[in-house]
This record gives sequence, structure tokens and C-alpha cells, in this order.
Amino acid sequence: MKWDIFCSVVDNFGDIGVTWRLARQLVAEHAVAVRLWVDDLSAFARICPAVDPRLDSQVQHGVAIHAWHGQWTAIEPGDVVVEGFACHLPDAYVAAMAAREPKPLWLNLEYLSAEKWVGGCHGLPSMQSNGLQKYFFFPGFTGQTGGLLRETGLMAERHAFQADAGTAARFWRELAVEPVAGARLISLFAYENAALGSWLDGLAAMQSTTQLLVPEGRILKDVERWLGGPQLRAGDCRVRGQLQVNVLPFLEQSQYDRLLWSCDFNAVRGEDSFLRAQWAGRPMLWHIYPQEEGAHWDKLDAFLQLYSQGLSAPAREALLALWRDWNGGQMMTQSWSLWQEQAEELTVHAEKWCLEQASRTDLAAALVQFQQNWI
Ligand code: TRH
Repeated sequence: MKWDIFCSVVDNFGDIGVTWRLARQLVAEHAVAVRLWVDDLSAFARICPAVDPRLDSQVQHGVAIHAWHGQWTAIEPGDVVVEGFACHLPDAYVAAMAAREPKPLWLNLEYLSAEKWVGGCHGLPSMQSNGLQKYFFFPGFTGQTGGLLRETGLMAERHAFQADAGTAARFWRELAVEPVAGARLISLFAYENAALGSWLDGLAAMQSTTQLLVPEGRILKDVERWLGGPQLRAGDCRVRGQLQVNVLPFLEQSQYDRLLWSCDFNAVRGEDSFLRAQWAGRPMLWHIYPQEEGAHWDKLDAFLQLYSQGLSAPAREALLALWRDWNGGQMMTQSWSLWQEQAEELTVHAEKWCLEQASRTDLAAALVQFQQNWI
């Protein structure tokens, strides 16, 4: 079985982060041959430094990676074609799909959302002008959706890592970070955010110590402004009050997972890091990708509604207040202290949510099942 996955990097790393993860898992766990077509190999190389952006084709983790140029060379389409996030496939490739016998299965892999309408749209076909059907495949958190990307064995790997202090110590050495004894560990990955200063003020003023780990990225300028010092770079370490800030390089994707597993609390963004933080089983703070006309607020509320089920009223309120302040760029002084009061319950809840979600069919397996039912 041959699969083609197309990825157009709109901005940031989510598009390539998700399609690369899916491609790898299909090869490793479902023994399919995958060609991954990517229009921006330099973004790809940030999350997977083994990728050489100068090469037109290369193999990594068993996935055939191809540069997707404007100039398209005719090829025989695969048995399954996945367009990532409604990216526009080359016209010549679509024509070749229509001419192929048997016809390929054409899927549009959509963005992750907890909104209710997703369940009703998942798996629906849409007739194209060339007579091909295109199916909408929606990831999601309920049984009516295509599930979530999760490698088999991820939970076992994460639990083993978290249970072994020696592995964690090796990881910190690899990152050249000296863990502060007894400190609360927080990782920070976010878009620019006006709320950051008030959160950092709160952390610096706490009685206990916090170590904040920040991979290089868009939020770093805001950290720099708050510290009021010179430009921050990977390897830098600054202390203010009870807060120590460690700047990390942008990590390889699997190392980033380990960072999430190592921290007590993770601030994440977009789609893929948001999901990986859930698989870490630790409490998190989501900076959702801002959309025009505030469309992202519905998405945020839909997730909060699902995620907060089973929480006591005060814990639920604390969670909602913190996430809304963060996403609205509001002062977080009050919501952070409210969150602290509920930290224990929210921490237990994060692992419970993770295990519930991990008990469902993962997205790669659901895609393969969809294809088998379609034949
Ligand atoms: O980069 P993002 O903001 O991507 C976004 C979202 O996917 C959004 O839905 C989409 O519409 C927009 O792009 C265009 O956030 P995301 O999805 O978390 O992707 C980040 C990827 O980078 C993820 O795969 C994790 C990875 N990563 C690393 O590999 N190393 C790191 O050090 C860090 C911080 C992240």
C-alpha cells in the first residue's frame, strides 16, 4: 500500500509537525510506504534536524521525503492521498488521480477541534468536479471523530521516563540545564502574549522556586522584555525573585516530548504541542492559534467544556479563568493564584484525561481502518 501525504507550511510548525508525525507512524506501525511532500523543508529541519533542506528527496525514519516545488513532475499517485489541512494539490497530480485505476482514496486531514459539529462532518465525502470523491477526516476527542495522533507505546514510554530519575538526569545533561532542586518546572511555548509579564511577576513573587524552560521561539522577546536585559539566546539563564529562566534551543520533536514529560506544568500552543502536552499527563495552559474574527474562542471554549468534565466547580473556574486570561492577553495575577489553590486536583485530572483519551483508537489506526472499509 502506497500513501502520499502533502504538507504546505502555512506558518509556524504545526502543519509539518502533524504530517511528519503521521507519516512516521504509518510507516512504523502500519507497514505502508509513505511519500511526504513538503513545500518548506527548512521549517521541517527545525523539528527534525536530520532533514537536509537542500535535497529534493531523502529518506528519514523510513519516510520518503520530497521537496514540493511549484514545478511539478508527473508521478503515479499512491493508493491513498492525504492533503494536510486543505492544502491545494498540484493540478497535474489531481488529474493523474482521476486517471488512475483503481482510483485512490482522497482524504483531507482537517485541523483538530473539540467543537460538536466536527463529529457530524467527520468522514463525509465531497464530490469533486473531476468525478473523484474527497473525504473529510477530522481528528477529535470523541468516538464520532477520527481520534488523536498517538504512537503505540507512547504512554509506556512516557511512564518509564517519568518513573526513572536517572533518565531525567541524563536528559537535563543533554540540554545542558542544571535543574534547581525542589523547583516547580514549567515549559513555555507560546505566541507573543501581553499576559506573560503578569504571570512571570506572579511566579517571581511566589514563596517556592520556579524554573521556566523556554525553547527559542516567538515568546522569547516577551520574556526578554520582562527581564529588561539583553537579547536572550539558547543556553542563557536569568534569575529574578523566585523565578529562574533557562533558554533552550528549539528542540528536536522527540526531545520536546521529553521536556513536556519532565515538567510539572506546560504552556503550549497551536495543535501538535497542545496534544503532546495532553499525552504528558501534566496540567497545561493552551495558547490557541488566533483566528480572524475571534473564531478561535469557540474552539477554546469547546475544548474547555470537554476537558473540564468531572472537575469540581472551583477547579473548573480556576482552569477557565487562567486559560481565558492567557488567551485574552489579560493580567494573570489573580487567575494564577486561583489556579495554584486548585493545583492538586488539576494535576490528578490531567493524567486521568490523558489515560481516557489514550484508551481510544489513535488517528493513524483510524485512517487505516477508514481506508480498509472504503475498499
Ligand atoms: O507552530 P504552531 O503554532 O503551529 C500552528 C498550529 O498547528 C495551528 O493549528 C496552525 O493553524 C498554524 O500552525 C498554521 O504550534 P504546534 O501545532 O504546536 O506545532 C509546533 C511543533 O513544533 C510541534 O510539532 C512541536 C514542535 N516543537 C519542537 O519540535 N521543538 C520545540 O522545541 C518546540 C517548542 C516545538
